[in-house]
Amino acid sequence: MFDPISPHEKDISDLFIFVLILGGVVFSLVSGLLIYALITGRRRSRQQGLPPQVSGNTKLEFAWTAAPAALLIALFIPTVMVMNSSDPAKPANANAAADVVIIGHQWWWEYQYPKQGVITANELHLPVQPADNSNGLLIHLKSADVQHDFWVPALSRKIDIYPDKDNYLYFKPTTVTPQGQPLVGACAEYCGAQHAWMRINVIVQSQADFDSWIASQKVPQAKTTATNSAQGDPVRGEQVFLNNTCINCHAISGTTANSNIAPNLTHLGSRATLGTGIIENTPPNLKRWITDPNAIKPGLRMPGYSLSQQDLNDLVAYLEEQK
Ligand code: HEC
Ligand SMILES: [Cu+2]
Repeated sequence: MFDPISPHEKDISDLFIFVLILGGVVFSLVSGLLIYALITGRRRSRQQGLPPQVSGNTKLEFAWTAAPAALLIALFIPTVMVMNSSDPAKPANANAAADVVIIGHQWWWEYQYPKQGVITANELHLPVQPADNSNGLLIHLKSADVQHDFWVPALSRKIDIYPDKDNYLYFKPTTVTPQGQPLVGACAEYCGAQHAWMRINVIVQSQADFDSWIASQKVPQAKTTATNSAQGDPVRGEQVFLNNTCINCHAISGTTANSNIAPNLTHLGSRATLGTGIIENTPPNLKRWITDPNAIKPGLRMPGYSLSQQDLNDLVAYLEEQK
């Protein structure tokens, strides 16, 4: 949050630094006076006994009521201003106007782009926003199960996500993230066993890069081409996928698999990591994931599969080909 990439977060960050400095001044003053009193008072009390006892000193009483009140006002006014500037009012038709729908699941994130008809998981792609007065991208947040909290410190305020309530927020990233270095965040509301591994990865792209990412996500799926069987045969792999219970939970567009209770696997091959970032997305890791996901992310809601070596090779070849 000390390195904000949006005007909304910049306001929050500036306020935080202001409060930190103000708090630092008060802390230094109080602890400085305390230490001074301890040292000089101890010396004096050895010579003169207790100091004169006063109570009901109107000037003192007034001073230590007025000073904190003034401090609180100095904190309150900028806080209210930043609450407004960092979280602009939403339009009445926020549901229809939303650019991205974010759905929290135990323990992964679903990202829908309703305007473009794209659904993905675990990597949030956003187009960079112009540094003008616009509010940015309207985000609709909800939960599929328990309460979560979406927080990417460089991007925006924290926002709770509820199963029975819709929340809205504007994201306005004005800087592109470097290749391979997404903005990171995490679920900030304890939501069960893998709460700590409910990571958020945000990739901010130039409008052109974002458009071509959207275009690639919209093409149903790369045409599977049979390769030599040692590397796995994606055509057979698709059948392995469709013939197993994977389709009870996962969707891959262009196939009959359309369940959305687990991450959408269309274009899984284009994602850098698996399980919100717990391991890199490589063929050996994907094999480990399918065989025993619980060993990687204990408690997660996916069973392990003991497939034959050939089935596993083919399945992984198929999934990794979906770029
Ligand atoms: C009972 C539902 C269920 C079944 C059946 C299931 N999965 Fe999953 N799968 C999940 C859930 C839930 C996650 C998300 C786990 C997490 O990150 O917390 C997941 C995650 C994944 C991921 C990682 C996705 C990502 O973006 O990180 C892959 C790959 C995957 N599953 C493949 C498969 C394959 C292949 C099969 C069949 C052989 C299968 N799954 C069967 C529920 C299921
Ligand atoms: Cu969570």
